[in-house]
Amino acid sequence: MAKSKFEYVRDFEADDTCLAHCWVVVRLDGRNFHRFAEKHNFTKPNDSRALHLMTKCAQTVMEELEDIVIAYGQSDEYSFVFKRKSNWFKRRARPCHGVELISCIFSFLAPPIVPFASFDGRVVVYPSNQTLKDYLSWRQADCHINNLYNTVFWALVQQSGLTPIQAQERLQGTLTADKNEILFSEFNINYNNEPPMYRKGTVLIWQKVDEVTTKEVRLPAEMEGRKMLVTRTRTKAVPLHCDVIGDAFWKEHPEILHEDS
Ligand code: DGT
Ligand code: MG
Ligand code: MG
Ligand code: MG
Ligand code: MG
Repeated sequence: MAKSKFEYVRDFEADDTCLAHCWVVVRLDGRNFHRFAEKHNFTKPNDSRALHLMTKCAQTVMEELEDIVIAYGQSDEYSFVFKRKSNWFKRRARPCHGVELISCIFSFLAPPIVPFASFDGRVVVYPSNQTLKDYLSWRQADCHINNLYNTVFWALVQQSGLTPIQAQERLQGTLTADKNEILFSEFNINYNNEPPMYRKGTVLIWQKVDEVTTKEVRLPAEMEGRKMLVTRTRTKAVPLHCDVIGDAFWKEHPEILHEDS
């Protein structure tokens, strides 16, 4: 078919193919989630319903798009790591079809509890295992820093009756050890005993899970069926609340970063 003289404008569409054999990470983050959480009366600083719902959505994303090897979520964000060899959407980043698709899954699943959440998404490419591990460490360190701060902040506001401004002033310039000390001496809270989901965020990885179901079996000679337990092994996106900054996690799950993934 003849091309029009205007065809040349296509050249302005920059090439945005994600470099081959690199890890592609899609991160979604709730838009203006601060306001959203206020409006829907989320528990402060952590609303376990909302966090579980985010994880449910992320598990669905992983089960829909099999090219994801690991996902990490905390607060209002989730990161999805695509296999190095993934050819999903021909590795094109800019059109963001992929990001929109993931965003859509979130928005469709979320309404019963959190109507109309919207997410922005970005795509980042990491060239080596080390940079990918550092990316995930960065997000988990962010989770830790924010959660420790928020835990003390809301204890000061909700239990000691400080105004948000007073709590903010009290925490200005404090280090990790100071915050742990305030929690322990004033609120009898040992931060290390706070729920791991709040402190570490949620890691989703593929694991074999035994699913036990009941089946009715009837032998030819029998009138009535007998109920039997049947075990089926399935691979599922399983949530863990563990450390990904140290080496232990990566040694325990070498398949995540394996050459062939
Ligand atoms: P953005 O991402 O620039 O559009 O703006 P935000 O407001 O989404 O800010 P962001 O993503 O940096 O921080 C997440 C906000 O969401 C933060 O203000 C705390 C809030 N949030 C996240 N999870 C929870 C929760 O479980 N409970 C409550 N009360 N708030 C939460
Ligand atoms: Mg943000
Ligand atoms: Mg946000
Ligand atoms: Mg922000
Ligand atoms: Mg956020």
